[in-house]
Formats: sequence, structure tokens, C-alpha cells
Amino acid sequence: MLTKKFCLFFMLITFIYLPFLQAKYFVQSILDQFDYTKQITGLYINEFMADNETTIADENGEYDDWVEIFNSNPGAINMEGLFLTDNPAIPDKWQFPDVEIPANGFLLVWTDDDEEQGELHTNFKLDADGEFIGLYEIDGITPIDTLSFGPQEEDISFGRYPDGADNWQFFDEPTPGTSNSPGSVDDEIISPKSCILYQNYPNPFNPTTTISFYVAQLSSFVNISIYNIKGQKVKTLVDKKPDVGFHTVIWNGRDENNQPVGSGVYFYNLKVGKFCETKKMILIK
Ligand SMILES: [Ca+2]
Ligand SMILES: [Ca+2]
Ligand SMILES: [Ca+2]
Ligand SMILES: [Ca+2]
Repeated sequence: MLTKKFCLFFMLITFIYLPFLQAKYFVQSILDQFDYTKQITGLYINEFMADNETTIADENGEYDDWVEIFNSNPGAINMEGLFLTDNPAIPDKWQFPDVEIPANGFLLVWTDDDEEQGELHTNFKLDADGEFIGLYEIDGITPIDTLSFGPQEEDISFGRYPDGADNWQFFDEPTPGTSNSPGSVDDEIISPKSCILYQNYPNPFNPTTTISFYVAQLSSFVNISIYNIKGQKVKTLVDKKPDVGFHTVIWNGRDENNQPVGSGVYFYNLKVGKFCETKKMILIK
């Protein structure tokens, strides 16, 4: 009787459970190959140039903008289907072709708005006054690596040092497609402006408007205040130590006492250390 039970148990394991397990693993391995929700890690926007005059020419002899991608993984990564963009609102702007980046390797992409010139030419350029670069997953939504950058100088690249690190700096000896080299770091070169103040939007406005500013380096304090046409301070909008990057602040058309202000011309002034900039805006009721 015991032997009979054992035989039945043995048959169950051998002919039903084991094949079931094998089938399960087989199906899982197929699914894994198509599982695009798996997060890609170790890919970095490593260096770029938004104002290339003489540094490096593309296959057509054109000195165009470029972006370097670094694969810090111990294995190669196929870029096919991933996205690169200059606009965070359109993450799926340009899609990578079937191209592999070797382990610890680099890929140079021409951000020249010359798609007809080859597979590694994007449909956008980089604005030397400051813009955005984003690398996104195959779903066209999930970011892998993104950055907002400030004003760039001619033939000076901006990149991570060492490769893939959080530290960004300017390079007067750019290394498109190869490792960012310590010898090419120029400590003397800093962004011409530590801060940028953008025109408010909308303008004219009623009753709220958005003011954007960009901080290029860690600084002690940023102050943005609003003045009326008589030069009287109406409201302090920002007075803090912000992170490097883009910031936006909304003014609701009210003064320090939370009272709505009248129609007219107002000035908003940005102060960061010695840097100071003022712009005009109009409130129309
Ligand atoms: Ca450019
Ligand atoms: Ca080109
Ligand atoms: Ca652009
Ligand atoms: Ca490089």
C-alpha cells in the first residue's frame, strides 16, 4: 500500500509538477526578454557641447552640437528604442537606433537636427543659452538620466568628472566619445553668469504669473523681490539657498499683506551674490 502511494507521488512529481516548473521557467524567460518595465541603470549623459565652433565635425564637416552617453555597466547595452530629448514635455522626441555601447564605453550622438545625415543625428539641437537633455526608457516616460543646463561657451564642453559621477564641470579640452580626462578640466572657466532670470509668463498677466530662474552654481542666497514703478518693494518672492538647476515661482499679484495690488508696471529683481538682474512685467486687470 505504501509503495503504491509512493509510486503515485513519484509519478505526480515526474510527469506533472516538473514539466509544469520547466514550462513556467521557459515562459518567464520569454517574458523577461520583453519586460520593458525593468529599470535601466548605469547609463549617463556624460558630456555635451551646445556651442561647437571648431571642436569636432560630423561626417558632413559640420561643427554641430553633440551629446556623449556613458555606459558604466560591466556589460554592453543596446540603445535601440531608448529616447533622447531636449524637452522634458516631449520625452520621446528622438529614438535611438540599433546601436550598442560596450561595457564602460561611450556613444557620441549628434544633436544637430539633421536626421537625414545618419542614424546618430537627432531631430533637435541644444540651445547654448541653456536648455534640457533627457535620456528616457523605451516606454518614452521613465527617465534614465536628465539634466537642465545653463549658458554654454563656444568650444567648451560640460560634463561629468569622473565619468558617470554627480560632479559637473566645464572642459576646455573636450573628449567627445572618450573618457572625460582630468587634464582637460579648466578650473578657471566658470559660467559667465551664475544665475539666469527668465521673462515671466504670462505677461501681461492677471492675476498670477510664473517667474523662472536658473542657478548655475551652489550659491549662498538667492533673492527675488517685486517692486512697483515708484521703486517701493511690494513682495519678497524668494529668499533662500536653492539647489543648482531650474526653479519656478508663482506670483499671485498680492503684496506682503496678502492684498491684491493694482494694475500697472512692476519689476522683479533677482540677486545672487554680486549678480543682479531686473525684468519688467505688466499686471492688467
Ligand atoms: Ca547649439
Ligand atoms: Ca550635421
Ligand atoms: Ca533645442
Ligand atoms: Ca568625454
